[in-house]
Amino acid sequence: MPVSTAGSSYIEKTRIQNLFCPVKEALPAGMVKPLLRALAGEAVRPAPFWLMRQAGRYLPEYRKLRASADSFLDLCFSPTLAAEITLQPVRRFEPDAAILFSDILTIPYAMGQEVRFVEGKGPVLGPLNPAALRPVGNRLDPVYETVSLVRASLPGNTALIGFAGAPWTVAAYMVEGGSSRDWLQVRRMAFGDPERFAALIDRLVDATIDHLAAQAAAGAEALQLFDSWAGLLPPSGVRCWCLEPARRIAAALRERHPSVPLILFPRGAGTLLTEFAEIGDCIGLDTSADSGWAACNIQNNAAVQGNLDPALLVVGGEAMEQAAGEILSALRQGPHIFNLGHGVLPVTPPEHVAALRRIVQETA
Ligand code: 1CP
Repeated sequence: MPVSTAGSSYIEKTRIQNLFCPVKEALPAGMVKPLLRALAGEAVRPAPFWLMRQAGRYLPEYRKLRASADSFLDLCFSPTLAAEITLQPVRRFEPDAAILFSDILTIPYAMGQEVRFVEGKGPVLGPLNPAALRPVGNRLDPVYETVSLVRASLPGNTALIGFAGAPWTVAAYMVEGGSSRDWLQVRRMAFGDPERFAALIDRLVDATIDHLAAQAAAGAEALQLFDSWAGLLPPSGVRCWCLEPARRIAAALRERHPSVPLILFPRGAGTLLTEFAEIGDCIGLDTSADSGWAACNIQNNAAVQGNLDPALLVVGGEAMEQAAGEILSALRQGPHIFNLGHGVLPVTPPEHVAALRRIVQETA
């Protein structure tokens, strides 16, 4: 057993003993992992590969563990189980990165807002009372324990990515109380009561900096900021509520962990991605972004990550192969990390992921 399970329950330990097993040998000393080379600006070929939501419901082994846990948040706060889930797709597909299994809503939870995940519905949050929000304290420590467990058991050429939700996207869930059809409440607050909204964003900026820095300290080698709902805002709103917070987060992290690169994923930001590329080491393209445009407008400033439509991964076969080939070819002159334009969908056949991994591996 390659990791310490100090602090875990006996039942969890015995369950985990059957689950942990390292996948590949370490890289020779001095060789930098392919994902980190791409994040440093190198046009690495074959392109490094990982997928957003690569752990999760499309994997039978995840569903099995999920069924044995009382709640989704229990999984997120159980270091041995969360580490195991992080490693599941690594064993199957040998991607170039593992992404920590956790959720962006652990921050509001740690700040004292009620957060539950309801089967078939997604996240449900209690009423937001900004005055009652408390400092995060040590409530996210189990997440950092997960990071160090994963780091200790990863194969040598696989990098570990930590993450957080961007303040705008996390605030959206906090204000709406969950997912929403029109996200009107959060926009109403941002446009109608900008001072009160700015105070919430400021608190989230500080908590996000601490959360990402602690993941880096525990062993995360790259960090991703998910701004899944940036596209709800007009350009001035994106600059105010997404770009400026990202700038503050990037500056603080550069000071605390200068060697840990930052990937920004402001979904739906369109041509404003060029402004995000001034801040981040890498820009995650969503499905709608044109890879040819990104080659001309982003790769000169930052690495690019993305952006196969997750529905093409569900379809598989020639349609997937052709679309993946077009993305690889458009971005091949500069630093590119192959990924989806959003997360893996629960209905995705795992064998399509294996096929996609092979396609990317074989495209030099
Ligand atoms: O088993 C289950 O029912 C829970 C499904 C699930 C999973 C597997 C949720 C609930 N979160 C996660 C893990 C998760 N979430 C990861 C793990 C690492 C990975 O494999 O990628 C990450 C990075 C996230 C990030 C996350 N959570 C985002 C940003 C990325 C995105 O998808 O846009 C968002 C918006 C969330 C909120 C959330 N958590 C879970 C759900 C179903 C949602 C989305 C709800 C919605 O659509 O509004």
